[in-house]
Amino acid sequence: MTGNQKLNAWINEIAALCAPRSVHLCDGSQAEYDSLASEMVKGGTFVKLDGKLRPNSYLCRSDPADVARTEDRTFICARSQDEAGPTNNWRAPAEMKAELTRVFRNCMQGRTMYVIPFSMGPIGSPISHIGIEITDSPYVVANMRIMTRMGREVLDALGAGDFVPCLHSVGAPLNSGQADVPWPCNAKSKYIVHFPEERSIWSYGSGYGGNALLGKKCFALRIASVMARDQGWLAEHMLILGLTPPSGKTIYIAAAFPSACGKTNLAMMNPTLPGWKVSCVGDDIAWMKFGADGRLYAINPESGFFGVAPGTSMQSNPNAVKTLVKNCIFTNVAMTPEGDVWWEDFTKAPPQKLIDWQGKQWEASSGRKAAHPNARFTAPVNQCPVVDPNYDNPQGVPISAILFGGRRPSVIPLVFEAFNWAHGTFLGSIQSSETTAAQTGAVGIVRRDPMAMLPFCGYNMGDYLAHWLQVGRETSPASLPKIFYVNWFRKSGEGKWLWPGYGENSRVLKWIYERVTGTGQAVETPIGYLPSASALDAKDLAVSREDLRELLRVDREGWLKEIPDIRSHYAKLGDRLPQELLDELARLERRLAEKT
Ligand code: GTP
Ligand code: SPV
Ligand code: MN
Repeated sequence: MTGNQKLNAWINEIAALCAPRSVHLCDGSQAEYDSLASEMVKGGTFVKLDGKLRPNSYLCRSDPADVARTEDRTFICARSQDEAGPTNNWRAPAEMKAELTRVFRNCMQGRTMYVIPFSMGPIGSPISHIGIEITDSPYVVANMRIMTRMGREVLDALGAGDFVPCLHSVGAPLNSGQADVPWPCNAKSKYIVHFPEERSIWSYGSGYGGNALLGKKCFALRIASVMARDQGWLAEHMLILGLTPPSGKTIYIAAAFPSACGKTNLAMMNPTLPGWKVSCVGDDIAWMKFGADGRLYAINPESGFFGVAPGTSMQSNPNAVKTLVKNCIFTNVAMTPEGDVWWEDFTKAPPQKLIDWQGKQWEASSGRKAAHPNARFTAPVNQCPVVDPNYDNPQGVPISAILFGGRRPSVIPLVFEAFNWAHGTFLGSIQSSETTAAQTGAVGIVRRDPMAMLPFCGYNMGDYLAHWLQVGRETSPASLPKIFYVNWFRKSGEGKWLWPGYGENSRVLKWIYERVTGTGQAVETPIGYLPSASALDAKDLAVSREDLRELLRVDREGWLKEIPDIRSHYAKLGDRLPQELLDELARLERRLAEKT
């Protein structure tokens, strides 16, 4: 047992409820990781990859019915439905607790119950918070060891203090003598449940990603967003990067794009602009608190990347590829006969004799994908060749710019800047993107996703937007980050990308740097400030003049057509939506209608 009374009581309570075969308190050591991994290899959950090609790394194939987050089974059980708001599934907390207590009874039978102490953020940082995950999945333990600071050190830091209890079960009890399967889960019943008032999480039936690694979306976003509201800070679905010009000072930028819309890629990109450097603090989540100087300081609460594998290559994201050389877990990727990994676009042509993500022989001619579109790698942040020197700094890094963005084939320009914080909050609130394979459901449908937080906000979205406006009033305007909107995903009429993206996005970052430091040229337009014709560095850029003009054009007609959609989006957010944002919308409409 531990030195924490609340924790001991909780462990006993959950052991009594879930009836595991044994209880294991995780110390976070390499020896513990290795022994869990070799047990999983024996049980068929893990395949050890070739020790020379991919040292200390494993491949894992999930059940085909458990490959992404399930938003329709994700619940925010706030005191009242109004507090959860119209964008969240809600159930009365007492009722849900009673239902879950039935569901969790004896659910760990025949399995080991692991207790994982973890810190979101550097241990001891004033921005960090501690959680304890109880799980019956050794896959979750192994992933949590990469994704979080985990183990004995965290228990020491916790002392008698408070923590967020995170309970997880794959929901697949074993009767005596019953053989296990490689990926236990519950095909019939899934629950990803949050109790924001008591700050606890109950997750059942899925072993995949954000459903099961509870430090990530469940704690660091849904529960933390509630803590942030109450305590005056921000918990956001944002990457954090450092940007350094050839001669000059590093600034830090945070960016919110929806799932599978380019955060990992931007966070560790190699700029094509000579002399410019990007360094990576985080690729998915940012916690930002005000420092004594009135600026927002961000930490990455995670210590690993749980990144989209397909599309990751030496061309698109060399620093990710270099991060993946060892000590990684690959989920739902394909395997080569030599015992290495592969996924779509990893190399130009697929290797011969691949085994696909479902463990079957694979031929390019089959028309099937070798890797699942939401296949993921789990990799330690400190293996990234461009990890920022301040990645582990308990004080965090000061944020100078915040970017919103998403996949929009038309209308939204490559980049523009908000007039001020409130206008930037408005832009975040109307953020939109085509859906991707990161969540179950149809792909390619445009949905409005405020601040990329639609699936991750732990309370009423109207209150969340009001909180953003409030944060903007907490400090002087000059201390606030400038807000920008970017769109790497414009397409031509023929469906080709208009913008090359990836490392070329550094041209956009350069303009943002110049705007932040006061030298960047911009023109005022109805939607915000756009780079003036010569302000975006297009030297040696393989984009035609016409395409560039299109990328930086204010499509008045297109924007005017957006207005009714924005209005109905706002109507769906309910009566807690701040009037200030409706006023911003009215002003946008008026500016668009004005003759120039
Ligand atoms: P989550 O981990 O789900 O939150 O995703 P993410 O936002 O980190 O997305 P990621 O960087 O993994 O990118 C997802 C997909 O977008 C990959 O297939 C990338 O190849 C693609 N992508 C990223 N950046 C760009 C870009 O600048 N242009 C284009 N066309 N595609 C991009
Ligand atoms: C996302 O979907 O935004 C992810 C992957 O980062 S998951 O951890 O599964 O939520
Ligand atoms: Mn994400």
